[in-house]
Amino acid sequence: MPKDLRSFIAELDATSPEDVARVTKPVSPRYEMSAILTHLEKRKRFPLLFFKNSNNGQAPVVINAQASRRLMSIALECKPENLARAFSERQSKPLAPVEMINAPVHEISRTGDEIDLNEVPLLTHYDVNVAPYITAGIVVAVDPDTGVRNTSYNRLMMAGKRELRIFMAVGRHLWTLHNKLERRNQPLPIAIIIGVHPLFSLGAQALTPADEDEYAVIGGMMNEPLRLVRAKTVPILVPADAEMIIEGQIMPNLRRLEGPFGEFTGHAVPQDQRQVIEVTAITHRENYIFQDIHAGYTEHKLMGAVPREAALLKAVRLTVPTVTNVCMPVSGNCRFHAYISISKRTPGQAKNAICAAFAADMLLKHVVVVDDDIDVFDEERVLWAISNRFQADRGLVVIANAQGSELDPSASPGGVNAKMGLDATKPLTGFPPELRVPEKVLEKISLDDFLPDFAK
Ligand SMILES: Cc1cc2nc3c(=O)[nH]c(=O)nc-3n(C[C@H](O)[C@H](O)[C@H](O)COP(=O)(O)O)c2cc1C
Ligand SMILES: [Mn+2]
Repeated sequence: MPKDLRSFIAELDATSPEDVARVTKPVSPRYEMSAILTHLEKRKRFPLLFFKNSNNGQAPVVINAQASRRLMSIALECKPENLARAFSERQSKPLAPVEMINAPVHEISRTGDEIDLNEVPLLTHYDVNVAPYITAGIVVAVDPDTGVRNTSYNRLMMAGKRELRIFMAVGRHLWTLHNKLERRNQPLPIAIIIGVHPLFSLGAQALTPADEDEYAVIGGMMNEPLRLVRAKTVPILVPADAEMIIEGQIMPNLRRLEGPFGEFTGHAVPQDQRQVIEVTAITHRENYIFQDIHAGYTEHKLMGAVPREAALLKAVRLTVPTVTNVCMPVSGNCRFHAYISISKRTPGQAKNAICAAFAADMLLKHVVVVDDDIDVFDEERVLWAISNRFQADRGLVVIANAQGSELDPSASPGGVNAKMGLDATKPLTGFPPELRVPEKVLEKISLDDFLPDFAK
């Protein structure tokens, strides 16, 4: 059976049922699903949520399919602390896709006047949003000159039965393709892929050069060739096992209002004039599952972590071969903070690691380098290392006026911001020993022999 959203849910049901929560009562996609997720976020609970009934009888909705490192590690078949390594390994082994004649995603097909986005259970997440959004849509576009396929997540605002508005960050591959065709006054045909296995999502976010076929990267991530089928109205091959495909074109030289939208920083991005998509077809499985990624919540943040951690690990390793791990924590939106552990061999290596990290990732603002006795996934230990091992007069690196994220609310116009690196490693000569109770005594003394159950 090919890997798809359904097979992943079935796998969780079989091996990790506590990671799936099914909601059977009707819940509206307009704010109500967000309310349930808000309560869960506050409790730091992240099961895959399966809403069987959106309250007007529309398709079921899945949110949080990759909302924890645990869920991602089930998909990648590795330990949670090894996600970046497992991702890198698979990224380096792309697999060419295969083409099919018939596909589950073509069981139902609507074109022209039959298209109505109102029939799809798009979520409205926040009070600032003026319209519902597609947030788990992976946009695929083909470079008409080279045939290379590009995939990227892009937020898509519903603006009518057959119209979407899209945000494409300037300079990214999709924007560059659109820009090239716009200069020729031509539309860019696209397909929006919705409802996929977490490995598909991970592959779609890999940081790749513009001339690499991202379908092959996704195949490598899934460890099986992607099955493709010809789209109905655009010259693009689309994944046969997705839940839904929306076909359309990004119109040239046309801008309309998009936003405001609640972004990964937890802040709203204001309304602006952005590109317009004319929808030409919607195809889906007979009983399709719609997928959403709740903007600004843990799943959205965490999805940014693993591909970036993999890129960072690779970049730091070039200059510090003994780098041991990297974590981009949720507290930094999985984009702005990185904790890097190294097994330090020369006095200056922590600073080299800081330089390599900033060179590799434009979004990064704060890098903390620690020794390898500190678990980078344990923020209390990272902060403890800063309190004991860091001295600002010799351990601090500040770079002023660099390029950062346009979405950083404290950045200067255009996303110009400052970078800060902290060397929180011990000197090579070491420190006095850390506190330890003798190992033998710890082994001998068991709580069961001394304490009642309630106190343990
Ligand atoms: C859930 C999610 C939503 C995203 N939304 C957007 C978006 O609206 N616009 C954008 O430019 N990038 C967005 N991104 C980031 C891009 O998908 C990512 O940078 C991608 O690798 C860009 O690929 P490209 O350079 O091949 O176009 C999003 C990422 C995730 C995980
Ligand atoms: Mn790309």
